[in-house]
Amino acid sequence: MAVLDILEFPDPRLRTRAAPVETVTDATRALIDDMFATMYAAPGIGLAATQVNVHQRLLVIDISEDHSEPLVFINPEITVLDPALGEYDEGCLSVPGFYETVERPQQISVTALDRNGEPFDRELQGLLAICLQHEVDHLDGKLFVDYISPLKRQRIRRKLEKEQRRQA
Ligand code: QAP
Ligand code: CO
Repeated sequence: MAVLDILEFPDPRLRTRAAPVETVTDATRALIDDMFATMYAAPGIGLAATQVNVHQRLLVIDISEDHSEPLVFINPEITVLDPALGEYDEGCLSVPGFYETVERPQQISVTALDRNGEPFDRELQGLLAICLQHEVDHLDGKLFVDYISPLKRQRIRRKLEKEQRRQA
């Protein structure tokens, strides 16, 4: 298993729209294992393939404290069950050090394939519902900073660009 590099805002590759996974293979499963290793090392609670520069519709989530609930979603499709919005202070491994309040629907269902290519569906609420929507946004080239004011987004962009120049 390998810890992969994570793309950081404003990297234009984060704006790529990911393509559906045609067949779930051993290579897909190896990528999934690397994505969990990368997410747990960070540490984070969610990671989309887009963030490691792989433009396939797959993501991993684990909101447990002890890495005991790894969840895999391949080709996820979300249905909003209740349009009522809830607020959450979101962060992102691709926007390190910044947290902003975002509103999203709180009750959703999702259909997806699991790591064996088997379809499943599940209803989600709370942090899992928020996290899944945040990760599916990545697959569509979208970031949580797209939901905040342009001024705040610009401030975050400038600070991260400065940090990235320092690291280069
Ligand atoms: C997405 O985010 C998420 O800024 C997952 O310095 C977050 O795992 C969905 C992280 C909150 C819903 C609510 C962020 C780690 C991890 C940072 C993450 C950082 C180090 C973010
Ligand atoms: Co993110």
